[in-house]
Amino acid sequence: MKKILVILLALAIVPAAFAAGRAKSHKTKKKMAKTCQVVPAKRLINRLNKVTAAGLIIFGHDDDPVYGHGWCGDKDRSDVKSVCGDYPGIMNWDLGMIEKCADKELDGVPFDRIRSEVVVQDARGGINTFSWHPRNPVTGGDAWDVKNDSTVHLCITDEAMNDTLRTWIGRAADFIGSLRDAKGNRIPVVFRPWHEMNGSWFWWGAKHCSIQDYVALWQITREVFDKKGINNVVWAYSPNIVANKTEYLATYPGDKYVDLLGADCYQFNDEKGTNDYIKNLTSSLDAATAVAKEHGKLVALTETGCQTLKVADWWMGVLYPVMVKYPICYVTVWRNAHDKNEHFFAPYPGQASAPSFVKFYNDKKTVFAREMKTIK
Ligand code: BMA
Repeated sequence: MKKILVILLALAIVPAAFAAGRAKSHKTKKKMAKTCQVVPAKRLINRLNKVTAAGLIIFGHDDDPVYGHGWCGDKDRSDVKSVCGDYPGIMNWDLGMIEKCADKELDGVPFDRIRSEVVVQDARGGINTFSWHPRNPVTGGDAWDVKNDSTVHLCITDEAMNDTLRTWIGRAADFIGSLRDAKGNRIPVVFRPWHEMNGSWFWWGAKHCSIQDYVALWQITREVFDKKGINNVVWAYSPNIVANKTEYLATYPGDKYVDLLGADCYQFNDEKGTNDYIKNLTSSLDAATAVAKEHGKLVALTETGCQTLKVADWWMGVLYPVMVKYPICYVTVWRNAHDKNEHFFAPYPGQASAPSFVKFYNDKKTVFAREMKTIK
């Protein structure tokens, strides 16, 4: 209830902010209204701005309803829901293998199932985000194949490789463009390509790609999507841990390519890693939010987590006190693998951090699926 009041308050503030612009001609206002109506991406940007204005933070989980700790492919199931009674407000999906026209993404989830879950999540008022771990177009290996340091350079400069890159991006664009609700309207999503570029574990990472080539990669990506008229994408840029704004902006493609500034930051080494995590999360969110303010962008904690959640109070004791200091609109934790016992980032029933997670769920600042309906 409290949260609903905050949202109503924010909704009351937003029109007030627009009141200053009343002098605007009728024509301009009509055009603005039309734009909001027809461009799904703009609708999602407005919605995420409302979340920030209300001081709320949406909780997200990767691959949430398609598998979890010890189960796979069930219907209407989610580890998050099993623990707190509600689905996450955000679901992340990965497009890895779409570039190869595969039926399933890299972790085995059928793309058709992703499409239907995206529709269901949208219908329940939730939001969908996409990451992409595409294979290495030069070596034929996976996203983590960094044997060839010129992969990105070749994709930019070699005609045949450039064609392949554009074809692959085109397949990602076609899938995202094909996400439609029951009325046939495109479902807006956040897309976060070429992430964690300041690390060197992906073929587009820092040691394997010049800044110039990295920016060109973004420009080509936008060009392919834009040429296809894909209008349901909110574009997210998300480096891994940074120390400051300069590091954050080192590979920034530019304001016209990006809508949302993300940060990826994980806790390692269980309890022993808590201090480092807090330090890294703080410097990364300091940088991301400062840049977001200067550039007029949204900001989010696009990937985080503490694998295996042995720190029982992690949700309320570690993550929460840091995240609430920042105007982030969402926080997403990574997947609960069904086939790797130690690889999970959200609790499941009986897991040590489940009570802390329930407190996190009940907190007035966090938003899960049910409450998303109140944020239009
Ligand atoms: C990584 C791990 C991998 C997975 C990849 C893409 O962080 O979870 O097992 O294949 O993300 O989802």
